[in-house]
Amino acid sequence: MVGKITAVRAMEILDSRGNPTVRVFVELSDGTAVSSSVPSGASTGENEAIELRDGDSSRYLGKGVLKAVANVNDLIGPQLLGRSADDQVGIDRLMIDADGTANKSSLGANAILGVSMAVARAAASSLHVPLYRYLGGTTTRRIPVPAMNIINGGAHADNSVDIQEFMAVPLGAPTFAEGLRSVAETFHILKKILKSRGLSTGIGDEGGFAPNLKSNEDAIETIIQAIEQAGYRPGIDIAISLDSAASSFSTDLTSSYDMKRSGSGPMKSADLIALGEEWVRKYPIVTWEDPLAENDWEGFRLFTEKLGDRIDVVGDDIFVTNTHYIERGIKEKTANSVLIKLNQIGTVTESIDAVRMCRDAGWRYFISHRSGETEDTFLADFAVAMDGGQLKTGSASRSERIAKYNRLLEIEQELGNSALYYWR
Ligand code: 2PG
Ligand code: MG
Repeated sequence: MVGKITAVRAMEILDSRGNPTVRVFVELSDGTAVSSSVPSGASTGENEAIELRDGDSSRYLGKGVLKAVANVNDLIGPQLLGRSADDQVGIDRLMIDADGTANKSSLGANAILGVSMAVARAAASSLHVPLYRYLGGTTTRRIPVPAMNIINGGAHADNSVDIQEFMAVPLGAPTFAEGLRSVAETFHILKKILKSRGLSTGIGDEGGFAPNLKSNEDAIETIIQAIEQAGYRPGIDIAISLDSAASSFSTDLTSSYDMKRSGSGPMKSADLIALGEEWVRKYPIVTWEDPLAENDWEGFRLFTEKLGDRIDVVGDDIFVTNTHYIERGIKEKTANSVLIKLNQIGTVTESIDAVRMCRDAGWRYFISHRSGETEDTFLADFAVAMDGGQLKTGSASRSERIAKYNRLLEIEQELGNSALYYWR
């Protein structure tokens, strides 16, 4: 028997950028007491569910979340008392209805998601099963391949790089632990290379280095050098994944771009597609997220037409984990994969709906953190539960990122011989 909800309360805490976010505590009739904390993005899609901020400039430059906290304490919590904690779908639906808006702007996606995640964790804890098994079922046993973000640019760093994320993907490793080791070693070698070139080894929001490189290509070439010097084969042991987050350097979110930081200058969709073709030919790139801006559906489609049979073309800001946009993408062949972020849509149930839609269409999906994170490791269990095989959770630095990696190491150890780890 799963316990019934006896208390739901929230508080304001800080995320990894020092901005306020919501932590929700849930207690059950059987004594279970858990909490969960909500992440926050910087390069957000305009159709994401709304993160409710107070707008009171006397606190945290207007970024306080006391309204969202009050919504949990006064509006959501009382409606959940007495409900069984394993009624995830019912509880999520109740919150969606109570909010009543298409983008959760009334109660706030940060309020709703905090409750949704804490309820899932409470049910798992009440049943004495790990969260990944509660969410994924009894045969859940696949550990995702991490895309470790080792160079940060764009909205996540103040440097000369337009592309937001350069990731190392350990696709040739036999286990998650070995894969993690290989990309962590690459990260350390990369630091040495940057130092030897007199470049900064300071880090960006997701823990990757944020040097002023000569160009976006320089970032890729330096990573390839680091992979080799670490003793691995680029493209075989470790491949490269990119997140352009192209909305952040688009001037109209539709077809015009300006790669100002690196000095590459103004571009149209066709130029970015040509650049994509050149880089995929030259470099061991396996995954490319948001190569075009969130309203550049046609550019996205053409990019996928050209490169979709060779790499994963992943939609993040364009789909915002929302089945409404994913459905259109599947129909129009806009991409072939989706980035899944719980707080883009705002409930555990709807995130799983997005995953299900991808599976049904034969699309791949990548579970992802946000650039503003907390020490909560919910994401690691969620990624294992979704059996998607890939996870973005930052670099080999910053504890809010490492916490997720460490949780995955724990899960792999717990599963022992049953654990699966493979790229495709
Ligand atoms: C992204 C994310 C996470 P943010 O664009 O994929 O890496 O960044 O959380 O800032 O949207
Ligand atoms: Mg992205």
